[in-house]
Amino acid sequence: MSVNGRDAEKDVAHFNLSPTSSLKIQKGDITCWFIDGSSDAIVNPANEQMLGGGGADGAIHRAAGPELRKACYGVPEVHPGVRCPTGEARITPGFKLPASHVIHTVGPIYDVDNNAPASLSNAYRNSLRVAREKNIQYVAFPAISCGVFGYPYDEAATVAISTIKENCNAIKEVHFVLFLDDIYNVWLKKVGELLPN
Ligand code: AR6
Repeated sequence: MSVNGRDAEKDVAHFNLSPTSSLKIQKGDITCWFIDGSSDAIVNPANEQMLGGGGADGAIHRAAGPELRKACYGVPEVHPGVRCPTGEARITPGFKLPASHVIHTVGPIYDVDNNAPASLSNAYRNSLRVAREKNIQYVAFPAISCGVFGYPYDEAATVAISTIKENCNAIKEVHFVLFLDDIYNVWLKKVGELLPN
């Protein structure tokens, strides 16, 4: 596994999700993540239009190049202007990204969604389902909804880790690639509570 072109395995915290699936947590930039020689996917915390935006979404589109936006245009709208409703997931190639695929999902806007935990859980669950449908066994998530969408880190970590634990079948490795030290620390603490190894 490489991040920023170097072997970063020593900086990665490892946990067991099940006898056949593991969870790995690291700090870093998700646009640099990939697993050598494998079909892999990074998860893009997008919005319902699915045509790019700020935060990780903007970084992923910049790194993937304009072909990604063209591929997103090709995803059919389910309502006018909506390609991926909140909690659902869509997949495209990764184009210039080191990861082979991008799974686009939409987390809840914390202050607007009446059932934010269910929506956030759906975003993680459906991202893993889409990966499984494409036989992708290595998936990297950012902290969905923890930026522009305003989800409190501790609550988001509980939903993220418990949902992944329940939905990791047929996925060999689930990674979190976390940009902010604060979020990384919250995630590690929560994993200690929810995944006693
Ligand atoms: N690698 C990993 N994590 C990152 C990166 C990166 N390169 N860049 C930011 N983060 P956000 P959301 C972290 O705002 O809250 C966009 O405009 C960031 O620090 O990207 O789900 C979309 O188009 C934060 O912890 O996503 C939507 O409109 C986490 O990624 C909206 O923002 C998520 O922050 C989605 O908001």
